[in-house]
Amino acid sequence: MQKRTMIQAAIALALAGTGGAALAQANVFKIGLILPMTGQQATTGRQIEAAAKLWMAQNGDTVAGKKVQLIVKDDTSLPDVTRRLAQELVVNEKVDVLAGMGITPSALAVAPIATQSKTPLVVMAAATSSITEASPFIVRSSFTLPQASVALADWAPKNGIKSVVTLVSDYGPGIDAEKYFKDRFLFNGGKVPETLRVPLRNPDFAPFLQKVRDLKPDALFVFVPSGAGAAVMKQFGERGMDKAGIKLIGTGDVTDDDQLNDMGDVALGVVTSHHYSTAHPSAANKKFVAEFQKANKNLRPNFMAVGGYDGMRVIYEALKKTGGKGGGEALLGAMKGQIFESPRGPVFIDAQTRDIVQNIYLRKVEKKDGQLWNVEFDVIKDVKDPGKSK
Ligand code: VNL
Repeated sequence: MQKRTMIQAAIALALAGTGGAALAQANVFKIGLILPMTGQQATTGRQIEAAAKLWMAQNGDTVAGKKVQLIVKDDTSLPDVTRRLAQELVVNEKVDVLAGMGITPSALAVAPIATQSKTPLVVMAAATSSITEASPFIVRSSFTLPQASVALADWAPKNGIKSVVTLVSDYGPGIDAEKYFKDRFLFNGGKVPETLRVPLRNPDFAPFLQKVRDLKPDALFVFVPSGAGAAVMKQFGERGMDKAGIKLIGTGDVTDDDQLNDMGDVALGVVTSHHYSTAHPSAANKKFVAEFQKANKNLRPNFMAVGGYDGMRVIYEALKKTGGKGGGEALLGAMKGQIFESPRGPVFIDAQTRDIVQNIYLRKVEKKDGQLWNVEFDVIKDVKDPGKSK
């Protein structure tokens, strides 16, 4: 009798050896987070990874009975690498969700993989309007450049700015920013004597700024990706553009909170439009900023961090809603239409476009307690991506 029990126990144990592994796999929910952790866009990777980890520290790693596993991969912001990593994550790791995407070319490279494998892809950074149209499995938690640019084109002519030269990084988001700023500014009676485009990789702003100085518009409108703003600001100051009476305006990417505090007084008074400022005065944001800084040696969370944090919320909520059963299509369905309060303000994921609808704020750089902040002074509520009305 005792012997039989022991054999039964041994068999049970052996079965558990195989079945247990499958069970453990079934009880894990994998998020493949692909980010630029090194190279030119490394600050974006660092911000989003920190935010995703903060979300998990605050909300636990067990959701609807599943153990959430975050797998972070560095694509060095090269789209061929992003594509290869996404393939490996889907085929070998069998991730439930893909996420991250520091720049537009990375998101576009992964879109076909999301479609073919029916894996939801949560775009947390990249911001060209058309990205969500590249796959029905893409959901975006960042923003779009048309969304951010139009507000500034309405603000500028009402504030003494009649002529603007645009200067943008020469790829998707820059071209969106240029087009949507320019069209709206012209519609509002403004003049755009020149549109300038600077390469994404290793840009030298000097010759472009010299040209702007010669053209002497009322303002220079700038879009450069997160991480590149400090270089623009420095050269703008060195060339005495501000002293020559040319104002700097742009989307909030140029006064990126990751770098703003080190930009110096040349940044004072710069007006930008964007969806997030570290200085956003809500209780939810104050809590977010305090806990982010505590966990990251006082690093300020920027708009990339908020895209990552909210992207994690969208994934967690979808997992909850589907009761842990998973399946790409069910998860995607549960991501659509989510409404919540982000540190940036109220947002929702438009079920039709899978893009985020959010407030766009006008902000001015001010010094408070010896530090530089993007201080919000106006808001346009519930802005949909204007790029989707084509
Ligand atoms: C993009 C757009 C990247 C805005 C950014 O920073 C940014 C993009 C890395 O779509 O590539 O601030």
